[in-house]
Amino acid sequence: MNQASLSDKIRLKKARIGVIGLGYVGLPLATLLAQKGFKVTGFLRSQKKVEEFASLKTLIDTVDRRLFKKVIQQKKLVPAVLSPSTLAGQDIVIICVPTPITHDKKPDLSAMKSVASVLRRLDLSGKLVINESTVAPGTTKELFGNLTRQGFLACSPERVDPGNREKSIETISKLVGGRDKKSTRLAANLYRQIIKEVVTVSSMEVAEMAKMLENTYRAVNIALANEFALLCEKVGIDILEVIQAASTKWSYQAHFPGIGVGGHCIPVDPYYLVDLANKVKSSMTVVPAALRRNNDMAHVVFEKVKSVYKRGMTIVVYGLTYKRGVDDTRESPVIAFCELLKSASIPFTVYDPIVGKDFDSLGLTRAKRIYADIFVVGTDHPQIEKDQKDFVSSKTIVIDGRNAITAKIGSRVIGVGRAIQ
Ligand code: SAJ
Repeated sequence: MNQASLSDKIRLKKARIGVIGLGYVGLPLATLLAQKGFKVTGFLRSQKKVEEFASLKTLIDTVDRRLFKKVIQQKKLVPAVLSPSTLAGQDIVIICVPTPITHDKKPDLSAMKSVASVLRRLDLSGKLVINESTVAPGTTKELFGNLTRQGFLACSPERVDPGNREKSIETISKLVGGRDKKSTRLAANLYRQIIKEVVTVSSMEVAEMAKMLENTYRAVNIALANEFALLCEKVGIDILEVIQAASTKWSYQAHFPGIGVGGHCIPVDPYYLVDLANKVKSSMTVVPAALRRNNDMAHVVFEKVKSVYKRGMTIVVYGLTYKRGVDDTRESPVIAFCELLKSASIPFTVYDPIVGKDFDSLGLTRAKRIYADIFVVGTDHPQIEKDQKDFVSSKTIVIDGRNAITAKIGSRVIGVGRAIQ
């Protein structure tokens, strides 16, 4: 198929679209494409996942469940196991697979490479392949450039914000960069069918690097807030009041200190950048230092607990997930914090109002609703104001790892960069 006919199919919403990976990025995208009138196939790794998906068992909180059910029931979005035969019928393929890091903080492109191995067995002439997964500049071309020589290739990094009801995939501006002008135009026209603001850039590498900058910017500024919080503790100044004051300046964007940085983006993406810098021998000092600072915050909160802990005291850790309001524990700093308690043989139990499954697999004990001697805020879930009443008595020492407690509770509140006596 040539560009003109693919362009017409996109304009008429007749293009058949395959979305590979139906996680927190792929699922809302596939649902929105189907809702807007495209015929979408969602590709999963196994038949078991296909059956789970078809039975609407999805747990992904970034998708509108009502819409999801509708497009499934109308068969506008159908699941299939990823294979050359099931993928062959698609005009457009959008890659939304995880790009995590290994235990030694190196990029893990295994999921991307397995997609490339499937695409390699297809004739991609005239087809458009778009990579949404977060990778270092040059990766999209390296993995898919040769495979798509007779077709079109673009990169449009995902910008989904899990747990944020205000920003839906439809309202978050979308960057698009193609290998060539035709690829950019086709990809941009596709997204313009479903997303309000689409911004084109001159290449895939610019799009890849912009995503790296967005998330590394956030990691570095969180690290700055953490560093200021530690200094504020030493000089007796309340970091939250300082941040609030600084926020009156137009060019300052507030970031907040805490027990650490978790999730599948902010503590992960910058390591792809560090890896690239090492490969091309480009000096990088700020980013690695910021990542170390953020990773050290779990230990900072652990030291606060140790400073008040006496053998026999009961400890309840509130919140296990990487951020408020989500049920995701990936790279959660609270898990790192719990590991520190375990290694110091300090007994504790954990309460999280959202997480159901991870406790056993993480070797953690769910807390009973009892007054604790020490109550540690690991995640500032929206329910915390109500929930803390079950654990905090007038004698409880509160170690507030998220500076979530705004008024005095218990005997005292020790935060990160602040304290409420
Ligand atoms: N965190 C802080 N201090 C802050 C902000 C966050 O310690 O000031 C911690 C959070 O508790 C969490 C981690 O950092 O553990 C990540 O928080 P996040 O709000 O950045 O959450 P994410 O990972 O869901 O970030 C997403 C990202 N979206 C994409 O990568 C597409 C990120 O780029 C967005 O900037 C972010 O949402 C957002 O702005 O809400």
